[in-house]
Amino acid sequence: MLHHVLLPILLMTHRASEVVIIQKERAFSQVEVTVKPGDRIVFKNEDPVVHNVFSNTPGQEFEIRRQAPGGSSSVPFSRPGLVEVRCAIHPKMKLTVKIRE
Ligand SMILES: [Cu+2]
Repeated sequence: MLHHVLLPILLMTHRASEVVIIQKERAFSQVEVTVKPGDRIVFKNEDPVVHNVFSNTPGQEFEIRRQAPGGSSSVPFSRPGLVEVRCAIHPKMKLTVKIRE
């Protein structure tokens, strides 16, 4: 009987994945990325400068804050929809995260 409870949990765990977005030369490695609800984006700073990646999209607000060169931060995305990601230090850096249904 136990597997009736565990199987859905295992399937959910299995389906979630991580997508890596790199900050390099003051730009995101992609302008748009599509993920599933529950996926995480790992933001990696491969620049020699500090970044501060954030989003003000309602329901999906976050702010990594001061991310030093070589730093890496994992952010979960849960709600289907579009999330606009920016860098507070470099206004030209833009990433659209599409969380599909
Ligand atoms: Cu930046």
